[in-house]
Amino acid sequence: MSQKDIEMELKELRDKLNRWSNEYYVLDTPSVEDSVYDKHYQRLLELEQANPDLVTADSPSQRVGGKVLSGFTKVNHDIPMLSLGDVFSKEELIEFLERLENSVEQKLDYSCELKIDGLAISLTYENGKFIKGSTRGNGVIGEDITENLKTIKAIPMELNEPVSIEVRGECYMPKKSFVELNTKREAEGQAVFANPRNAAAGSLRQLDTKITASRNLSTFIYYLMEPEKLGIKTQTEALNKLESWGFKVNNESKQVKTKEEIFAYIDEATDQRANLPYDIDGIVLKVESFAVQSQVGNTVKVPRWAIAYKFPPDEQETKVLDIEWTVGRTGVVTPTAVMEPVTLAGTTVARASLHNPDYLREKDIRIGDTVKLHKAGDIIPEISEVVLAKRTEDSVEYQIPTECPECGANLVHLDDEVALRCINPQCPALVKESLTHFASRNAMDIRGLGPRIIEQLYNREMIKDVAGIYSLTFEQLITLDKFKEKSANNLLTAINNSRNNSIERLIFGLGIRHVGAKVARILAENYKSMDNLAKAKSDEISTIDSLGKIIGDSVEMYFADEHVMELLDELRQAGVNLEFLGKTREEQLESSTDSSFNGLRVVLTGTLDTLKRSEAKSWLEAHGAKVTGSVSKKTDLLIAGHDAGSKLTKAQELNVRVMNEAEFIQQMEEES
Ligand code: 3BA
Repeated sequence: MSQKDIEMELKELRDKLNRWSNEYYVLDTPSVEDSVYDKHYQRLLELEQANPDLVTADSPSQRVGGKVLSGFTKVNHDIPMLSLGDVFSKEELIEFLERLENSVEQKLDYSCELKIDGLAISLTYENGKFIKGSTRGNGVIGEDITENLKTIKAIPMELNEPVSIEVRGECYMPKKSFVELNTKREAEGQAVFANPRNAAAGSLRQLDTKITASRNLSTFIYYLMEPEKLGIKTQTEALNKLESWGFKVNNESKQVKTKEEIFAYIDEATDQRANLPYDIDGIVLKVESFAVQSQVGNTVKVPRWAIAYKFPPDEQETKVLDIEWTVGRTGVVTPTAVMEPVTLAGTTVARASLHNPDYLREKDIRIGDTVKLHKAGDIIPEISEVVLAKRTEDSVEYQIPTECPECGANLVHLDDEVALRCINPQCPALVKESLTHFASRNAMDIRGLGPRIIEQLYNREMIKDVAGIYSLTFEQLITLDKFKEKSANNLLTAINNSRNNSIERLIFGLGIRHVGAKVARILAENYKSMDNLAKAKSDEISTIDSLGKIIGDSVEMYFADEHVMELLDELRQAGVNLEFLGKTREEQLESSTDSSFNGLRVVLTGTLDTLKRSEAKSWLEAHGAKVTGSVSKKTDLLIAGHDAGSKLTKAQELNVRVMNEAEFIQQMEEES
């Protein structure tokens, strides 16, 4: 191939990959399968490795991070990044607007936007190319985080037009990624983030940009500097322009003219808050006209033409009744506060994780204390503080246990971990958790073998390790609580089917430290059999793309244990497949969801009679649908209960397919 041909192929690959990535991360409308993307990406890497001088700044290969920075340099914001004034009620909001409209002696149009709870960032482009990105800092001086921002796929490296502009917006972590990140950190004994905003902040300010790349951050851009230079006259026009250049712009913003419309927007946002995939802490109102914005100007710190309406904090006081300690699969012992039940953001809450002993000590939470409870990132119940004024005289500091609540072994801190661990491999809690993990959906997927059944099987000494699952008999199962002939047979069938799983499920199911489902698949694809994997040395494993020394060491150490080798032999004798069967996890997932809802974007609205909304939502998600909060032109289906309001009207306007509850239930029954 000539140099020219290579250059051309590379350009084509970059253009394609960037377009697909933009569809996925910016527009939320993927057009190709992951596998297609991966194939093209591999080809790009191959060509770039052979021709390093042909790697360009806008190549998707430059998004993976890898630069390790020595610090962050300061950046001056030539035009300061202001903050937003805020109000906490509709009355205060009206006061603000009336004062504003009086000062210009006219009624004004506004742009209503959701107030994303993230971090303000500033992005600079020269001739359409991304050259610099920074944090807000104190508004005048921020920090250069260009290398970190390059790893965020929602930020375009090259715009659709060669403009030289500076834009500002919010960088955030989606709720789902936040929950996943914290779950992983808690299991690994690391400190958890209090909310998605802190998680985003912690992820952005990483000197190792690979960490930023792994955190799944996104952005919404809402501000274009010096719009008059481009002849842009209103905020809505600016948002449209930003979108057309390739930025991710939040599409819930709305142009309004009256107080009623503003209130309706606030009510809708309050209503939909819990359903949005990202955290918001209020709404932002901005004067539409840039001419009027300039006319009223700014105070020292805040614009006079914009205001944030902040949601009232949803916080409740309740009493701590107990602090429970549970042992997880990896041996981490986690404290949970058990409280008198209260209602928060629509659900009853009685428990909140206290994460680790440090956290508990720092907040000095004691049994009997009155505490303030809220939902972090709108989802996870969390104690914000102890109400010291209500602490009783006889209150005593809570004593952190030194022994495992399940087996009595001494608890330890490994390395510098904040977590307490039980390291007794025979600890019943640990064994039961590993059994549950082994049977779980992404591992061996043995339906019907959940924690409650495992508890009974273990307590009655019917199983002591995962190999034991395969010698369970019908006679044993039928003795379990609520087990009848049918349930016993179903479970036996599920166990039997799991013998034929490809080994990535087994590798994940064994619960090797640092080996999640994704890593398990990579190991399976590379080693093809358990025997090969068991012989692999850390040095070799570490060289595999996207694996490293930590994983390599952990795998080598795991298989060095003779008990593990005995376990593998038992599994082999039980007829469990120990080979890679060539099906990737994606393929398995795809073939397991042939539902007619697979891949659809669905919105639920109105009152459902038979189903709970949360049940409908989980069923839809389990069948491959994406359930979103609001109707847009991207929505595929609206499921409308009775008294459906504006969403139904909007769906009809946009020609979106609508289903009523009866039709939906019928479809569910057909597919279940
Ligand atoms: N719009 C935050 N500031 C915002 C441009 C102004 C502004 C925000 C906003 C000042 C959001 C203060 C930090 C800052 C850029 C300064 C929004 C949001 N508009 N939608 C009016 O969603 N959090 N924050 N950001 N310049």
